[in-house]
Amino acid sequence: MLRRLRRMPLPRGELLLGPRTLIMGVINVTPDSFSDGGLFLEQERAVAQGLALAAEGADLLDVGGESTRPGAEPVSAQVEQERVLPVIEALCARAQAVLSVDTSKAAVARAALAAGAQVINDVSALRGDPDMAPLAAASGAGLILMHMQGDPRSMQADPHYEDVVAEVKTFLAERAQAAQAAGVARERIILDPGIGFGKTLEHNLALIRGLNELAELGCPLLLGASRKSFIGRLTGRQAPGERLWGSLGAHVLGAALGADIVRVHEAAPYREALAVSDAVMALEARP
Ligand code: HH2
Repeated sequence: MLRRLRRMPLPRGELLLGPRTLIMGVINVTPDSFSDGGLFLEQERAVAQGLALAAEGADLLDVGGESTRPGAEPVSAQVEQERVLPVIEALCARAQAVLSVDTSKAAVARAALAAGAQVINDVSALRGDPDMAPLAAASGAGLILMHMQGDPRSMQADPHYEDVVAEVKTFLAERAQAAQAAGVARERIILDPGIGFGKTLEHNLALIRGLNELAELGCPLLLGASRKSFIGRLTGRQAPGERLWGSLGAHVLGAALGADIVRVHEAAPYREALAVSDAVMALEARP
């Protein structure tokens, strides 16, 4: 599927979306993230990780201070801010990448935008905090709206859908409408099926396979499958840190099927793999 070129205006610049798949590097400033909890809780290590990801070719850096893994305990806005703000400030000054903040709390997002972030990654899709939609509208930030069934504490208990692709598509269309009704420009909205958020292995596979249907919504799509447990189930890799090869398979295919941005824990392997798959997908289809 050939992705058309579009410019997403941001508070200080723009994102160029199109045939080149963008890479969003993950920085978890948390003690308990599922694949790298505790590794980057120290600010200096988190900043070093962000600089390394940007140097390897990450276009965006997504900084989060609260884990959303299944069963994770929520943290306060103050703790989240103490974790992410110094990292965002340092990376804005030093990294050649657009900073994004992974939060569902408006207070955290507001402080992160003031510190230099330009994108809000809200896994609750504006359902977590009533102040988030007006903030997103007034700030001119990019806004990622993700699908989740349930909440992180309970979402993997018994996920159920009649038709997962159709239901996720309806949900994302409705959340994009809600964002626009609150004043968020459509051109700043990115949609995400939320791989692993209230989904079984089969649901995750169906959603990757169905990305071209989600692309019909007309917004750029983000795919975040990196190191998630369904990759471990398919490859036999227990340790999340050993799931790179399987994750590459998911994202290369996802990009070919319509994902504009991949949210991943490494950058260099994706830059090279996507350089090849993007070049193939940029060819005119044979008549
Ligand atoms: N996945 C995670 C966190 N945030 N945001 C979006 N938009 N899409 C995703 O798929 C997504 C996300 C989970 O991954 P990670 O950040 O590595 O783990 P944790 O939530 O445990 O910190």
